[in-house]
Amino acid sequence: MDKIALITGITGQDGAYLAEFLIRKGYVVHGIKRRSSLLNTDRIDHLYQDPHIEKRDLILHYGDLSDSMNITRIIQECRPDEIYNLGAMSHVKVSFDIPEYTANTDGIGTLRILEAIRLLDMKDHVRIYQASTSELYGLVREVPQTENTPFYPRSPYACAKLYAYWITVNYREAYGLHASNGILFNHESPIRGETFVSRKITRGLARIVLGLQDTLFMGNMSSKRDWGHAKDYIKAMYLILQQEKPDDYVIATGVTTEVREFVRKAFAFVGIELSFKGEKENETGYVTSVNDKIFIEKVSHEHLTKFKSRILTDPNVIKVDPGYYRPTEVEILLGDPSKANEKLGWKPKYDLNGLISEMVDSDLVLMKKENYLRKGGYKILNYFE
Ligand code: NAP
Ligand code: G4F
Repeated sequence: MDKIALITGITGQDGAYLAEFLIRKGYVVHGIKRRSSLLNTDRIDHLYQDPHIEKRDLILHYGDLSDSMNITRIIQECRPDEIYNLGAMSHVKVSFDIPEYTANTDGIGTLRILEAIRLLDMKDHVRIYQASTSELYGLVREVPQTENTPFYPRSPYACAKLYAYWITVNYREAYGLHASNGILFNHESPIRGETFVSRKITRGLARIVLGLQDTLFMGNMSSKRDWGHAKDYIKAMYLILQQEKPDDYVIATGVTTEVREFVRKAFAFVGIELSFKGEKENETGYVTSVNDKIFIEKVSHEHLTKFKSRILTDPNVIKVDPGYYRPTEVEILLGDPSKANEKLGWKPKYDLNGLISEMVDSDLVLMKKENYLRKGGYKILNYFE
């Protein structure tokens, strides 16, 4: 019999990579998709099968983590061996705007899954992965952070995830569920949501060099993150559920980098050297030199000429908009993945340079397509955020 996995958040970054990974391993994957006014299956389009095919390895169900009946019915119908709870309102800044919704989805949503398993008497049949987060460490108590570092959440998102973390531990201890937390540090990819900082930078850069945008407005560039590649991190999720005993694991690279340095590295991949001057909201990132060969190779000769004339009038391509600041910030995250290294045998394949170069290349392709459409007289979207 094929193993059955249920993924909440299958239309998100991690859900899409995990679904692909599990299907390759021979799983039948069920996913929960929210109803939306536009189709929202771009990230899993390559895996999507015609619902009229009888034997499919990807089956989608309409659902929502705020609806316990719906969650319970889906679990009852598909009887999964493994549940990966990845569904969440996952944007930290947005959680300050919609705190109650975030608590309901990210906190109580986890409880709904755990209770459904108890109610359906499936505790000996199913293993649960809870998408916990390094945001739990917030105002960090120590550097680097391990499984034993105390939590100090700094946003409604992190507070909701704190509840989800502990309710997962509680159901494991109280009822013997095979339920584990992966405390994942930031992980990115070419399919990362456009408003997270990594993707915002690589998209903004691609638009700037192609003349689709003049300036990239940033928030706090002094914060530091331990960034990895989502493709590496979804493997850790799988490994966590293959362990005989449930447990909690930090998944991180062990390297931390300033947002400002991420920006600098991304621009360097297309041959643009940036320097920064000024403080806080008066800080700017300006072009100090352009390597023609790299720029032409990555972008084009035509755009090199245009970009050079643009920087003669205004070399400041990065500016700060305090509107992107958070009421409470997480200044530094750095994970110690020793336990995952030893117990799961997990090690990331990507380093930060590999991640950034893949993201930059991918967004250049995307924006070249946009530019082509624009030149042909077709409408393109701005996606201001
Ligand atoms: P993502 O791209 O934002 O995807 C989130 C997914 O959750 C989407 O499929 C979204 O559906 C779904 N969702 C949102 N609200 C829902 C609701 N009420 N009911 C059901 N589904 C809902 O996030 P990600 O980066 O893949 O992250 C996956 C999980 O890991 C999240 O729980 C996140 O909090 C956590 N995490 C992420 C990171 C990271 O660096 N990426 C690090 C640590 C933990 P729509 O497509 O319809 O919006
Ligand atoms: O990319 P971010 O929005 O990610 P953040 O807040 O670290 O959260 C992500 O990682 C968590 C794991 O630690 C996940 F749990 C969570 O779901 C999400 O995936 O911001 C990273 C840093 C922050 O310090 C932010 O203030 O970048 C800073 N930043 C500076 N300018 C910006 C911007 N962040 C965004 N989104 N947009 C900016 O313009």
